[in-house]
Amino acid sequence: MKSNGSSAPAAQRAKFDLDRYLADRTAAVNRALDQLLPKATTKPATIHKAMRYSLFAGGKRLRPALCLAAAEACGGRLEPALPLACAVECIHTYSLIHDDLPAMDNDDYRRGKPTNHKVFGEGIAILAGDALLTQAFEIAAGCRLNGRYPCQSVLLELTQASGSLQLIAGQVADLEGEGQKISASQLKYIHERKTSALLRCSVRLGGMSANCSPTQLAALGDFGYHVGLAFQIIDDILDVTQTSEQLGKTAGKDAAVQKATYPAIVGLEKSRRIAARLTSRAFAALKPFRGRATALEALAGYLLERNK
Ligand code: GRG
Repeated sequence: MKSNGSSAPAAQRAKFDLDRYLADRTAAVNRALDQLLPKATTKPATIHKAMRYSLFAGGKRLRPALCLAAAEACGGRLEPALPLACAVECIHTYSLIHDDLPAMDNDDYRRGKPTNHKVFGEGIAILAGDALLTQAFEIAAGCRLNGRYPCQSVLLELTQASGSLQLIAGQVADLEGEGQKISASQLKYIHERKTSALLRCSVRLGGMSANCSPTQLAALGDFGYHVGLAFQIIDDILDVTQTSEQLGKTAGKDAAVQKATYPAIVGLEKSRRIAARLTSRAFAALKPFRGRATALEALAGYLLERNK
């Protein structure tokens, strides 16, 4: 990857133990989620089982990791960032459950397991998604931040990223675009909303939990936006190049339903170059952190190079 003067030296990045970082942060997030959600036996048990089934099905926890890494880059602690990281993961999981429904992408596998509706039926899967979305706001509403960003700012950030102008707008455009000829700019519109908005929100929430400066918040937003776009392009590339076993979800689905993707529009090689360029833009956005955002940089590098 092309280096630019604004990111931490490549040697410093290379020394960063990302596997260990991800394992530690994933464990912390899983513990927190377990405490924040109603137990599987809480009445009505079916819904709590269904919520937990998808939440603990083995997701990569990238959004929580980005949230926590952003907090660290701003000198923050894990404790206030953790509930926000969990709230984002609840929203992400809800969106996956709903996306997999027969009325949407109609998928049988997710996170290496049968999808929520395959196990619990469509009605409960819809409700599990609804409940996870609501759970996210309950968790976020309990945050106690005393600095520049009161709880109201946190809630606004989450609602905007997941509402009808962002996450849902992206899904609507995605649904309506199936089988249609879509331009690169329309595709970018979908990626910005369907994928980038929640990644951007994750890092901004991490910054807010650490009472970051307005300059840092803007930089984190810029970073999250570009990482989010790169992330979706890589996701589309993996859909073409990897197996279902490797991905833990049905591979080759995009072409099967004639979904517009970067690989379909510009080809695999150009898609890889675009994703690398977007990742360089993400690195450049971290300039205000003067080398203190090593975890964020390592995560952005990993997202570009991942194979699942
Ligand atoms: C239903 C409102 C609504 C939105 C659905 C999430 C989504 C929007 C669609 C799912 C399909 C898709 C390609 C989404 C883009 C985001 C994305 C690549 C999700 C997968 O994220 P990972 O790889 O998944 O982080 P894990 O399972 O590891 O958490």
